[in-house]
Amino acid sequence: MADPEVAVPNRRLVSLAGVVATFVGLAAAELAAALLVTVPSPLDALGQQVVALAPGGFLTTAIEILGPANRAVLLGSSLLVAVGLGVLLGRLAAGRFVVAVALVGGVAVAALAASLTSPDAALPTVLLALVAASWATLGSLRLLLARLGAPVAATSAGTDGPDGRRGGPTATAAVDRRRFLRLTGVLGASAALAGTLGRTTFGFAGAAAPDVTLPEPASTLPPIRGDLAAELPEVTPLLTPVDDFFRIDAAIALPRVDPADWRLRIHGLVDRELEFTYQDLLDRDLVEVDATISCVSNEVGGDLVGTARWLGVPLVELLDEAGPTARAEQVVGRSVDGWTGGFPLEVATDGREALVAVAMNDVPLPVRHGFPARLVVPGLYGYVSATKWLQDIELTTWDGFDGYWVPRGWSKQGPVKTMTRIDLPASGDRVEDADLVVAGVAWAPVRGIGQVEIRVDDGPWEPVEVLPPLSEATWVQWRGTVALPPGDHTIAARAVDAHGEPQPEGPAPPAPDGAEGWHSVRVEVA
Ligand SMILES: Nc1nc2c(c(=O)[nH]1)N[C@H]1C(S)=C(S)[C@@H](COP(=O)(O)O)O[C@H]1N2
Ligand SMILES: [Mo]
Repeated sequence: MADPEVAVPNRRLVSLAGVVATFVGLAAAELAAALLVTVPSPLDALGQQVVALAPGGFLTTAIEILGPANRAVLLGSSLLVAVGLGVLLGRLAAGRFVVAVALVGGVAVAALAASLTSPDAALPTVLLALVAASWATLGSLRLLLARLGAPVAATSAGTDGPDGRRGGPTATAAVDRRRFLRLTGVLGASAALAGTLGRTTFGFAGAAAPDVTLPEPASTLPPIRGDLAAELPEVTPLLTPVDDFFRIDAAIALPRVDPADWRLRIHGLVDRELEFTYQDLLDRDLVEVDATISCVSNEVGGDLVGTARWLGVPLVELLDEAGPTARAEQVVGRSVDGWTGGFPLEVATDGREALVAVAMNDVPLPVRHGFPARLVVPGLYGYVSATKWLQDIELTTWDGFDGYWVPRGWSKQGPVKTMTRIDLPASGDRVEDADLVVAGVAWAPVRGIGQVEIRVDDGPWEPVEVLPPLSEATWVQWRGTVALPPGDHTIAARAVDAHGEPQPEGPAPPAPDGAEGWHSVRVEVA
């Protein structure tokens, strides 16, 4: 039997060579994806497939629960998989290089398949990027292995100890190793640089939408006045800046939609099926609506909630034109990548200003927030209503369809629960014993907020000043003061909606229909 110990020290270098070569290839692919707009990031495309194929929607649930951290976790796992593949690649290549070529070819084909499920992938450019990536991988692998003095068997195996130094390697082997490690460093650093540039600077970071000019709205809202954040910068501003707006979706690769090809279809249980181009929407009378939207995954005190001045076409107008039949009970939004959210038709027609939105805070919808168009339904959590990259609105019965998150264990109905957040002071703050300003936001779209109260430790609930909101669909800012004796204290806040219904005390976790509970902060008074 062959002694498996023999190749051990070299195995480590060979594995390292495989890992570095894999990252060179990945970086080449990321860079290509960034420069060629019609290529999705291969890491993202692969991640998307893994999520789609994972049994029981296990990963999709993880995405919703992990919230904003999900992308980091997924990216981290993809990178781990890449390391594993790299080790395998290096070891196979050290045996027979052609086996490594086959492995790279196989991964490229899998990546091709994964990429083409992305709506923005164009075959020729994807192929180009994959050929470049495969070539970069195999080329750097060959270079690295050559530095190692060719196949494993050719080196004086057995003289090196497990740490690759003990046992007196020959002088040439030492020199080669140094040259190998230098090349490893150079290739690794280039890959890191190219990959980072690809994902950030050149990358389709999604901050801006493709170049479109917005028409003047038919009706505009007055400019924002009386924002408490101007006075107390710790307090959440009335409108959330677009760059700070939370992002939640199950799309790992952002859909990049060409507005020239895009169509919005309204169909199902309607008298007339309708279709609109992007320009058709822009040519209509657009209205502005101030509305707060929240993710159902938002924890008590969390920041998966934001307010924007949305610009768009009233959903009720489009529905009226299509003419829902008597059997229509549910409005289902479907995105270009197949995601769906559904809500009662009644909600769309009860007077709240639901929109097919094309802009937020005076800019065309950024890609991450749904360019070219999305639904915004005030008062409903995003997962049942706020379809981004909208391509299709279907009217159906209530039982006729379940949106994306419903079979994954989330409630079919998703009204936003009344919630209050303390922005100031922050938990853990050390404060003076003088009068302490406590301030924050509270929301209960579309019911509106009636009153906000705060409490110190087990003391009585005291009402605070509630500032006028932009609309019943947005949060309110509030402020109060408390005098605290020295020591540790807990300050809690809760609200009552404008119908007199108190905020649910809970506590309840986000699943299955939204968190409940009173937000509190701990402060230490000096
Ligand atoms: N196409 C698509 N639209 C989607 C989602 C999605 O995964 N895909 N997620 C929804 C969820 S769960 C939320 S909370 C909101 C968040 O919108 P935002 O990212 O613009 O803040 O988008 C909704 N629209
Ligand atoms: Mo969400």
